[in-house]
Amino acid sequence: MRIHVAAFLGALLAAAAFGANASADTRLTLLNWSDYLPDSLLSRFEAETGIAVVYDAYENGEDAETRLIAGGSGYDVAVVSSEYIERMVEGGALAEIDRDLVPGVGNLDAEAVRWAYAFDRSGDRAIPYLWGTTGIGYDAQAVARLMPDAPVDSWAMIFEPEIISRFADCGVSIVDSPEEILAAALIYLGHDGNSRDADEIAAAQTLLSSIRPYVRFIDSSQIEVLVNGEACLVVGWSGDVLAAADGAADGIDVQFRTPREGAPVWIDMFVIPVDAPNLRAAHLFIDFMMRPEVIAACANELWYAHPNTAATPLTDEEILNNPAIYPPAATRERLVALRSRAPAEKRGIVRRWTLFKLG
Ligand code: N2P
Repeated sequence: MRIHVAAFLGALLAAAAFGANASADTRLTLLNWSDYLPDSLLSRFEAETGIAVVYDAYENGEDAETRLIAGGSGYDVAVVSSEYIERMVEGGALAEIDRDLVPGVGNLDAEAVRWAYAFDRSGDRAIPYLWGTTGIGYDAQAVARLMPDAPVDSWAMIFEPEIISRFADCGVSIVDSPEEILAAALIYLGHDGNSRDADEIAAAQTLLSSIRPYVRFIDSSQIEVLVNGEACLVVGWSGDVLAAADGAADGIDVQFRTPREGAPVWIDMFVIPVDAPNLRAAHLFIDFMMRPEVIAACANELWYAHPNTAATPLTDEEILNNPAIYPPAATRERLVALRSRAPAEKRGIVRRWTLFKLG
């Protein structure tokens, strides 16, 4: 948990001035994926509003879901990925967001908003932040050395034992996200990534087990292992792999590919827990994040795509023109937006994943 000390002190002083209970009004507790919102923007929000932000970072979507569904989390705002949203809405975990208090939603691309509403059928409990895909990251030199004709734009890199095994020694890492990896395996087998068919799911799980011996890490972020050369082949999120490419030492050329068979695509969204202590701050914060210069700064720094039309002119060309961030139409057609699985089905998948992780 990170607290912005200067603003926090300011908030305490303000609280003292306004009376003993004011601190809840001058603090915003945010639950978000780790490394997923630049500090400079939090400081700016704090300076503008006098509201201190406590950023509680999570590494694992299942963990965040458990906390939010249980209630009493104390969070005012959370960033949740699309595949978790429907379950949370149905579970009654999310408050209605008052759009009159978030006029900045008008900056969002209408199509992205419709897409987001496919997860939040109520249409008023989730507001888009950033989006990306789940694909293949690799160190180009290492791959060229170990397998010059490697099919880097195919899930065969991961799901063909005779291919992935070639990279076992230089390190393979897979993102710790059971539904996304299951979807990738389903897609590679020619099935719908959202398949509910028990036989298809079982086949995908068997495929996964077959590659387990070659996987060294199963972790939430691929940035570190790519940057310091502990892995040369990963399944990861577009922006994290590109951030690694940006930060990698000389001699490590990190690339990202959205596999040609198709790949998961997701949109991360702002939500307000149903029992959020500070609704006013929550709305102010979400509206702040809709500002063109704010969301453009997020995309420029985090290498993920934003769906904010007004922010496009402020977004670096390097981001807008990168097909790994904003995929071309032909790639988009093959992307699969994952839907929430029913709680019981999800539990089964997570149980199986836990065994997979243990190896
Ligand atoms: C944070 C990336 C989170 C994206 N590093 C998950 N959908």
